[in-house]
Amino acid sequence: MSTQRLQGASFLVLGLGTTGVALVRYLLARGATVAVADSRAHPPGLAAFRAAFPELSVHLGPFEALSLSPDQTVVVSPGIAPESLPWAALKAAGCAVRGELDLFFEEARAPVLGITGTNGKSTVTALLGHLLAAAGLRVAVGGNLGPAAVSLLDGPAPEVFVLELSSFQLDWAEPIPLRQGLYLNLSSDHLDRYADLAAYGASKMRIYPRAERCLYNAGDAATTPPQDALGRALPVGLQASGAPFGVGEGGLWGPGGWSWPLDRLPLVGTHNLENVLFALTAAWDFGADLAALGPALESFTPLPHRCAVAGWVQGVRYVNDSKATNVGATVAALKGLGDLHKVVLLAGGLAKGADLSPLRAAASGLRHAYLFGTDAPALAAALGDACPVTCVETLDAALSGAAELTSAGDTVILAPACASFDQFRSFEHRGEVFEAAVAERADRLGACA
Ligand code: UMA
Ligand code: ADP
Repeated sequence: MSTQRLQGASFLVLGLGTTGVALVRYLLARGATVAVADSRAHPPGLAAFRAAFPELSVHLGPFEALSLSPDQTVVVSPGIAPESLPWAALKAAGCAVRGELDLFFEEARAPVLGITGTNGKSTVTALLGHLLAAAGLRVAVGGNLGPAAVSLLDGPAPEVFVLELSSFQLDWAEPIPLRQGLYLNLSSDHLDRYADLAAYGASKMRIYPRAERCLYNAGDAATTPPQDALGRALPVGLQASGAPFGVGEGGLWGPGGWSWPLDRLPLVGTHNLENVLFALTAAWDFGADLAALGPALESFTPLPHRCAVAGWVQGVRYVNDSKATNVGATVAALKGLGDLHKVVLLAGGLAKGADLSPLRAAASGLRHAYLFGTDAPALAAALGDACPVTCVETLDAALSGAAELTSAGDTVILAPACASFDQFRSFEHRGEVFEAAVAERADRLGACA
């Protein structure tokens, strides 16, 4: 449906969260008629929504009770799983069902670079946006990272869009026309939504079919584009043969003798080197001026809650990796820390049905693991005898235990391998609670030993 045809067209937006509100604004601004539905009786943003859009009809409660009209297009928020839709009623009413990305791509007039993968999406999205802006391009950055993709269409017209794309967003969209599709990695996550890792990976593969260029991780076979896309593929990685950028003894290297020293990167850890290689490759392939890219790497401000130093207490370093909401991220964080005998891990929360077994090898040799929250027992079982383990109720108790066990030169890392929702509002809230506790201890006990 073209943008002009939105005028007077009838839409039902499912989900009253960030995407739902962005869709409502987008559709109303184009003259469409909009109704909204949320399957929860009391969705968190309801009062604010009613205040902002008092004239709109809002259905609350099970989607089965929706009254559908045949001319309505239903647009679904990404967090809504396909099985929660009343498919028989939708079919009977003849309603079209679409995702936010479908509407975005109908109107977007600049090339789109899309980034997916289990971990590193936000970092690569923000870094790539930063590199392109530093190279002089007008860039709009958003998607799963926020703001919602359709919101970007009402901002200043960019020369390029950089979108973080979750598997949930890709599930609800037709194959999308990307200038570049970047697929960073695949590891166990969201198994409360997908039947298994293969089903989750199949959703991520939806980034490739219409991508003019497919950037994949040469060290992760799950990201390899299908046979018919190999002619459009570009490998990325620390040991990727044929890749335009890499890491050697002299630091980062690239086309035409380009190089940049590693000690001038603001990001830490091997996993972040992969992220840097993806962002560099994408920026260069898009035509950004190479000379701008080194200084731009240096001026990038890392996103919070991702392997960021939260502070020092009596010579002990505290690292906030609250965004490690799955096993792959925690494994990557531990790999980057060096001697694990000097490290105490704080982990726990909701494991989302994930395969926790890779934690065992990654935690081998850790000084100690303090486990908190709902799935602490499952994490303890997965760690086995890899390291000493203590289960506690809360993050605060875990932090106190870790403080007892550490001394100057050691590291305490919050890398939960779990979602936060059993005890916190979000991963940001969890990270802020951790940072506040570290700051309080540093004030009381001093930063140095
Ligand atoms: N809802 C229902 N029925 C359901 C499920 C949800 O009615 O069965 C309602 C909820 O009551 C709520 C609304 O839908 O009112 C929330 O919709 P949503 O879950 O799609 O979330 P949004 O607020 O629209 O945010 C989404 C992304 N969230 C998810 O995909 C879960 C945000 O990514 C994203 O920033 C935003 O769109 C803008 O693009 C967050 C996320 O956690 C950060 N993403 C996952 C991740 O990164 O792992 C995929
Ligand atoms: P996403 O948006 O995919 O969740 P983020 O950049 O927000 O990615 O990082 C999420 C978590 O994954 C953080 O804990 C971060 O330290 C970790 N991480 C970042 N990049 C990678 C990577 N390439 N491989 C594994 N873990 C990573």
